[in-house]
Amino acid sequence: MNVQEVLQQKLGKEISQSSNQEIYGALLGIVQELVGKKEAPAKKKKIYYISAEFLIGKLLSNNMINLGIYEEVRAVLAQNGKDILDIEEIEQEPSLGNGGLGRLAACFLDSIATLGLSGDGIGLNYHLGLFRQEFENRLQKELPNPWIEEKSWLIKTDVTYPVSFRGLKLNSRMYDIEVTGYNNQTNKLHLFDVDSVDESIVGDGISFDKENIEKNLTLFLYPDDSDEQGRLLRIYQQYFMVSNGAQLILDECVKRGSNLHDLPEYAVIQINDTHPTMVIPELIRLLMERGMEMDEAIDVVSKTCAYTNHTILAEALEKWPVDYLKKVVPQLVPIIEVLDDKVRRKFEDESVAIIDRNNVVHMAHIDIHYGFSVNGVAALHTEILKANELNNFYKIYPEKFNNKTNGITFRRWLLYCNPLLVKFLDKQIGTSYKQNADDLEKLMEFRKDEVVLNRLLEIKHENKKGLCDYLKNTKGIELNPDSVFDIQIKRLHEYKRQQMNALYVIHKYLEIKAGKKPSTPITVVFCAKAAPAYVIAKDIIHLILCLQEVINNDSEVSPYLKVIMLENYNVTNAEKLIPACDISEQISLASKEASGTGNMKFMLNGAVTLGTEDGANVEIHDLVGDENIFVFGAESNEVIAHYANSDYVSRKYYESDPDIKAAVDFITCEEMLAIGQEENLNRLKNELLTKDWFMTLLDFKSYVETKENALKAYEDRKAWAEKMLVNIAKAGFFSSDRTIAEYNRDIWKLDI
Ligand code: 26V
Repeated sequence: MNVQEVLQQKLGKEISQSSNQEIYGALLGIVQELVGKKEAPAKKKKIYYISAEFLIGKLLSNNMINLGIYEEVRAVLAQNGKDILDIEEIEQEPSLGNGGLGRLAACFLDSIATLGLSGDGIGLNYHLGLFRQEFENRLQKELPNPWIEEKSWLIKTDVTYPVSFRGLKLNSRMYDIEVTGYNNQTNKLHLFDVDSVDESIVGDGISFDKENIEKNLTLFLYPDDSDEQGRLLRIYQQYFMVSNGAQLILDECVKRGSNLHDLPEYAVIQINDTHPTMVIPELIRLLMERGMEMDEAIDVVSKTCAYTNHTILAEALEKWPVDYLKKVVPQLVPIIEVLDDKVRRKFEDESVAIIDRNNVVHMAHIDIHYGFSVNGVAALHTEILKANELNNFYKIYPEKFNNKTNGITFRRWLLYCNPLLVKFLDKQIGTSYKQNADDLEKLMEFRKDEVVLNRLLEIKHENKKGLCDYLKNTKGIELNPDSVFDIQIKRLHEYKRQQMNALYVIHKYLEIKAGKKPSTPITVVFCAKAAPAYVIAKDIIHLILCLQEVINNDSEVSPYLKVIMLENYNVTNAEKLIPACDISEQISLASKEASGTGNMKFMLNGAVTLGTEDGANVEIHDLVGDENIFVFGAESNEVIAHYANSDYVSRKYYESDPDIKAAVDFITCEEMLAIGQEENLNRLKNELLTKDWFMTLLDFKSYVETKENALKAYEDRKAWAEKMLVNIAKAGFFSSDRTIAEYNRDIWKLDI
């Protein structure tokens, strides 16, 4: 049967007579059946990727691409008067992650299946994903973000485990989402849940009763942990995840023939940041329950677990007071005490202890002592971990440390999101790059070919027009496709420095007001969610939304400069924005962005990076060379020295540079205060002048200068197209297939 017949049979009527909802439901069913038939064969050893976040995004088209039926389905729908893009709109995005860390986990699952490795994901089935963001009075508003519908990708299983907390015992329920590789097998994402969760307890916005664990346990992704109840709930969630995961892993390994003493031959557990760290004491506890001596259990677990670090930011490294753990998971406390005791006996250095003098447990320290591998996520990040943040551990265990530079799945971030570019690449260099990303390098041969360069410019322009049409039709926003698209999309955080980009916008506005007009109009696009309790991040959103209004309503300036902050950054929006970008803003304070993965997505889609020497930007720079990237700002050593010497004083820069002063003062000028909230704008300006912890003003001048260079370079269209070409051609290194192959070669060691 061909696709048309199968679809019609499933629908029970003509495609043209069916609603988009019906077609979505039918396709979901068909794809699920196909995917289910490709179940991976059981092999002896398996990787379990355990993570509190899997930001998988919509799955219908992704799965169809990986199954190789996307084109055919699109064509059949078109023949019947249906647009696949309208069908995609029906699917709700599962936003089961905050940002890069969760998206990385999703890309990794795709690559694990694509490479034919035996491996599953383990996480939580949050009923509501990361909040939906709306703007009201130029402020962020948080709303619940449901995604589970009657027809969804979740498969309810009969698998259930008991999980005990202090004074509360729950039985879990495992749901599966099938993860199909590109032209390959299907693995699984196991998401644990409890049947008693009750969505009706959500009140105003995203508020809910944080103490009703039976009803709220898997209700939300990362509940706001600005208060004690929130933090305790986080421990409940984490323990629930790891206890289920550990029970599942032991059951599966026993079924595959393990006697548990040989567990490391059957399982490797990759701990994605510290959120799943309690899997270590929990596995030890479960092994002891099954009769193993404690010392052996510790040894077995230590040979099974590996840890990935995703940040050097101290405030993001989890530490739980022993008292909190006693309130939620008292059964783990004596085990953690033994783990600490063993460390203290071996090493005098207080800084490597697990439980510190204030009776607080450092989760990362458990992972490092009782895991066999510690990896950073980009070359610079790993070097900083070794030399600074984790130096005392590196001295003890140099052999455990290794780097695994992040990657992205090209199926979603090229094949799906940029069909025009894919069609062109297929014609120009053949299709082998789809299996072997390094083959994108074949494009280098055409770097001086005018026909190729012109085609790249045309594709970019088409993608910009496509984005403009979409924004106009869905949101009534009008952008000029002939302007330069300068895009910064990522979580809102001071270290990522959206505020520096906003100051540039002010600077440009003032220049245009003074008569200095850019040759090509500029469109600056932001899209970012701020953590609900992160006051300054929300002030930065407010600043950008006020600027948007002042600038876009100024008829003298708006033909040359437009600022737009789009609501609700998520995977689906990223897929639309990235192919339309000219300048990719990657402007974090050097040393602070562990890797970044948006930077890779933009590069792959022919945007040119404007960035600091931070995270994977350093590796992008190495690959494309000075000519094809715009680098600025203080380097990590300089930044680290400023912190060490406490000698950065932002006011000095404000007072000595009239451009900086003018830009900062504009935040609270009359026009801004006429539409903005005085409290928020004052607080933000004050923060920049008295603290500026992420050194915005230090890099501002060099940022402005380098952005001007980039805009000037954009004017030479042919030279710019060559930069685009080199970026695409060199992006192969950032395929997550390469990253996963390295994890397997160095850490997991599974048979292919
Ligand atoms: C979390 C938090 C939470 C508390 C407030 C401050 C703060 C700051 C940063 C974080 C990030 C936690 C870990 C994380 O998401 N890291 C990201 O991981 C990505 C995948 O490896 C990487 O590309 C990003 O650079 C890194 O920030």
